Amino acid sequence: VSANVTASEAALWLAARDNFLIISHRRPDGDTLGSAAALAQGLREAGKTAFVLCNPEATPRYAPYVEDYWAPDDYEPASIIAVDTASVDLFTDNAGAYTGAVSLCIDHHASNSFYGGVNCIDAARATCGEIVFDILTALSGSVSSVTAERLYIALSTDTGCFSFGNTTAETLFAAARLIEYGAPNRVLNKKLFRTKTRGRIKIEGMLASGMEFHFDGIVAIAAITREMMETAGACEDDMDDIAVIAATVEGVGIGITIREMSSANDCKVSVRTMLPYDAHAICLRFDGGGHKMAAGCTLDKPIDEVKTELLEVVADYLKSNF
Ligand SMILES: [Mn+2]
Repeated sequence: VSANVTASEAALWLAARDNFLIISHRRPDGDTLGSAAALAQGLREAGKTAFVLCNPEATPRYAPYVEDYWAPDDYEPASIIAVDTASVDLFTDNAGAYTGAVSLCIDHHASNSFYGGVNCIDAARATCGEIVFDILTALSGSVSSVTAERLYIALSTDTGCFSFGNTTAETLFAAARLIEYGAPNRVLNKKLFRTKTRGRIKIEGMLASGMEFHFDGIVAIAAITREMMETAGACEDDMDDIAVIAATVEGVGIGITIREMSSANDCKVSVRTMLPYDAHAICLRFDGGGHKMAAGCTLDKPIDEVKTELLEVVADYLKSNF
């Protein structure tokens, strides 16, 4: 295991090298793609050659901000950098050749396995973008508006537009500086947080009208069938974070969302809780798990049976714990 370096040390490391290839993680979010694009842009502004390895799972939501940096097929990098990626298991398939070759790992996950030759990990940061920002300002003294825009995407998306519990004063100071550097915060906030596709708004409407409340309103349960998605014209990209909705209802402590996936006997359950309710404890009973406030499990049963079983388990959980 290699020792951790500070952002300034990582900047010195970058200054001494060239021809970088930046890797983002599987099922890419705004933090990994924003960090990757910002790092490529910032390194180019510092006179370096830098590309991002094409992430085939990048969705239309973030692709426009990163695809200009995709590496050409014949690119031969000298240094591999991974961003926001806790382990090489999270590499996309086309990054397989680089699992043992990461020169610099930049991340904020406490679970990071320190797989880089050099690691710049800070688990106290809400986003990887903040660490990249520190590295780039240590490298060049400032960032351009283009870099600031990508970094703002990283910071805002990983914090739910600065509303999740992970947001720190440091995150907000960094965001303020990004706005000073020209990050178009108003445009990005509207685009990323106050705009929904028609498919999304329709599926939300169907989910909301079919939602049931149980146990004095402590439990909300919602089901999404494949037929509903078809009727709504919703695609997988429209389902991002759909599980948070059930838990946003006043008085609800346990929000359960069941989704019919590839077949009628393949249901994905997402549980979101408010303390003291424990999503992980509930999902554990179905061989699933996660965190205290967000967990999931998969059941190979029709959606109605899944619902009945979940309500039985939740009844038992509430009875034995409260
Ligand atoms: Mn992240």
